[in-house]
Amino acid sequence: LYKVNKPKNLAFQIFSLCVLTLLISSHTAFAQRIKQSINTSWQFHKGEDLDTASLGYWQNINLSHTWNSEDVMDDTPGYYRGIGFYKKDIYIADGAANKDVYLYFEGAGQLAELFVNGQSVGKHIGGYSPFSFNMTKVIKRGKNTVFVKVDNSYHRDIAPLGGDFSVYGGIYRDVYLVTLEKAHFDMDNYASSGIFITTPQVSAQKASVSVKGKVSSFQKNLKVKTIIYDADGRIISNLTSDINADGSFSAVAQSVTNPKLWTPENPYLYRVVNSIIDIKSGKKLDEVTNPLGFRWFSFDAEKGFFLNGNPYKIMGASRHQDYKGLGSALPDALHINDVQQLKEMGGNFLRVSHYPQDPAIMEACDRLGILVSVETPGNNQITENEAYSTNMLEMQREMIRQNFNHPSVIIWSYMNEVLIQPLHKENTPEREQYWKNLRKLAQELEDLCRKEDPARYTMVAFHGDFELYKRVGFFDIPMISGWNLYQGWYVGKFEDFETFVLRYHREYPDKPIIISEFGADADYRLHDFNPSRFDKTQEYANQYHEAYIKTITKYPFIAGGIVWNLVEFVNEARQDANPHLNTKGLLTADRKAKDSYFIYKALLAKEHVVKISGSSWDYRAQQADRGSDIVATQPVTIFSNQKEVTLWLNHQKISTQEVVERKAVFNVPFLNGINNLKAVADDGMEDNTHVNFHVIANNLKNKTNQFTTLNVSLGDKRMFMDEVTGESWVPEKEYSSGNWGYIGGSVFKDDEKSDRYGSWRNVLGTPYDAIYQTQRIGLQEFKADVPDGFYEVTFHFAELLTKEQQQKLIYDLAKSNPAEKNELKSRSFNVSLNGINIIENLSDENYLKPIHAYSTKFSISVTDNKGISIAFDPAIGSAILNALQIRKIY
Ligand code: GCB
Ligand code: CA
Repeated sequence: LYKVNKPKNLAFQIFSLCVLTLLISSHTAFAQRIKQSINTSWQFHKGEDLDTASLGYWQNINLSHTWNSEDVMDDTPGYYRGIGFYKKDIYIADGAANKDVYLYFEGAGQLAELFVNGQSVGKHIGGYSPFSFNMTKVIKRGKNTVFVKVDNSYHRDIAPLGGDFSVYGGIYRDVYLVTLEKAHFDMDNYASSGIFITTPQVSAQKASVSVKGKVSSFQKNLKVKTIIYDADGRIISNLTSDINADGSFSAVAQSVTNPKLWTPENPYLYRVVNSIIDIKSGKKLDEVTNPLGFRWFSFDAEKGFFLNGNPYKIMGASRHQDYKGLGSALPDALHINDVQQLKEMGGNFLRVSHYPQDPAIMEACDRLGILVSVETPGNNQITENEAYSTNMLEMQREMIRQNFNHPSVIIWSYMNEVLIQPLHKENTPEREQYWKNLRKLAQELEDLCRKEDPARYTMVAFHGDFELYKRVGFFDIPMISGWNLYQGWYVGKFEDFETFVLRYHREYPDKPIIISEFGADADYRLHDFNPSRFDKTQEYANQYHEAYIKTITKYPFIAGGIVWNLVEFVNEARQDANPHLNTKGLLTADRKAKDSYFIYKALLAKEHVVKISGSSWDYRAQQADRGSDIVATQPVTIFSNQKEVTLWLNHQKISTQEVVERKAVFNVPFLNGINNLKAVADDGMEDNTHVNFHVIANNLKNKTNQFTTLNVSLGDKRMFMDEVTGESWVPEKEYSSGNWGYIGGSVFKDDEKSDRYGSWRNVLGTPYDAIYQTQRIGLQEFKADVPDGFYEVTFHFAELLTKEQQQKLIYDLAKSNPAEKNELKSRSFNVSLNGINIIENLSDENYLKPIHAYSTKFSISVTDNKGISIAFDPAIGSAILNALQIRKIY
């Protein structure tokens, strides 16, 4: 039977295949646009020299590509802001004859000029918006050479003029070749879809949909078909419209009954498919699909935000577009992952800042139910001229038209902290005029938004200088005041945040408010259970977020809180514990979740949450508890939205605790080695983690907990985990007999008056800035009463500079005559190890250079119970030590 049937089957298969092929080809023969990515096999040259024939001129790359992925992170100050060239051969098939051909760029930083076969085709200004060029007139069948000149140098007429991020250069997003029939939807409207969808009427019972657009050429026999599909593919509206003489058309679906509403919980999406049909032949000439969501929203200055008639607290984050090692050149999947992570956290809002981002971001927000505000890059200041204003307005228009159909978008924004870096001297007529010019441009941007899109709100993000914005008269302009507030971080205390927003609300009771930014830097490797401002520990950031959450959730008039930032991002000029990074992210630059992420998850996520804090703090060290040599107790926080949590350590129950304000804190007696933690909530949900703990005995000669290693950061009170080596570092302590520690000296401070932690400077030549940035000054000795054996001792030094010294250094470097240079030298010292002079005259004459890491190791035989004793003997000034490692070899 089988044998008989087989040939029949095969014949049938071949037959169906033919039918299928026919069907496909009959479609493709006439139809529609072909949008094809052309990201692979480009050639790139960094620099503006045009000696293209020279050896090694071109480098093979694929898009997306930025020329700044490495130089924003290296030790050399600055990054390349200049010109780069891209080149690619593209092949135009015979089938493309008599078609229109466009090149569509999702973005290039930040000026781009396209040349095709040697002819200039167009220029685009601005690094963050898609743009497209019509190449029809300059291409030929067969091989064509595309050449793109890209420029990310500073231009005073192009935003951003400044800001806490890097202005990446290159074609860092996808590029597409678009081939179209002569009759197609408008391709010349700011690289938008050429179709604009609104819902003039929308309620849970009934909605209408208006579709407007333009067709490239008017012909009597052409009509536009508008079909609206629901998420199951059912047609809910099917309209045919005429095309007007100017190419425009409009269609209105009058009554969509019981529309499924788009909400963050259920982001129900419809699809609007527009096509151009030749009614004589029945051919479909073009087709464009747009998303559609039914929702309505409003902001109330007293009651906050409403979605579909329900009060709704906006809670979410901002996001920059870069990723560790990649700069801004991310594959779509990494963009989408970020939105996914925000969603999993329970966030319902994304501030796409400080510029429009990859289309994949906006699509993901539509799909996942994330409300969005998106803004143009008008950061910090403006240039007072026509060109700057024109460019700003053009960017705003592009942004609105390109993102018009995303149901996720509810706010158009422009200008971030634009009064923070004013031009001209204070109290001069020029400064007054500057405020006027600024206000005028803001008003123009506002008017443009309202005209382009009356259905959305507008927002400007202000920084904490209330008086200034008031004086300049900014609160009258946008519909929503966004406040970027950092009380308890850059300024003041946590409590000042509440005071500030209450004052604003008292003085401007009619103007809705969103906390458009708040956040604190945290190096995810640093920990301290008694954190302080600027120590960059996760624990301080956790306190900060908990304090802000309290106020934001307390007052309905605060429409929402938007964390700065979802992710860590690159600002090349930043220093601190993670040089070149702004570490306010809830996720690291490579998207590891910090504890603060779970604070939000426990607050916002609908699903059950139980999460052990410090989940990526896999390697820990701590001095044993007083009176013990084998147990070290640490508080462990469990974030949860359940009623109570039970914690188990190595299968032994520690206790059960009530969850208060979404957390329960347990004292955990850690032992040496792997510690198993299991947290179980009352609903049975659990979280597990393994902590590799190093308990340092108080009696270093203890036989059960034998000495292995000791890694100490001097001048430090924090713990540091090195996830690369698995080493854990402990803070310094004073020596006591049988134990280890320093004798004498004081903690480095770069400014006696400030509460800054250690030095904020990028310590060159090391990834362990946090360790080098703290220091003990003037110590006489460091002792460790280790048992006899053979040891390795590693010293870490870096000359840190006080504020005063830094100013002097800049001043000295400016002097050309070396004789005139003030001696920076403040110290020279010797070091001996168990009586042997190992380091002589350590000073800036040899290895001790300002803010350079210097590390050196020695081995030593410890006998006769003498332990390790390191003596510091200053000749000039005082001795210093930044960190020390002792390792027992045998
Ligand atoms: C701000 C800025 C943002 C910065 C942030 C910070 O207010 O709007 O661009 O990155 O502060 O972390 O300092
Ligand atoms: Ca240190």
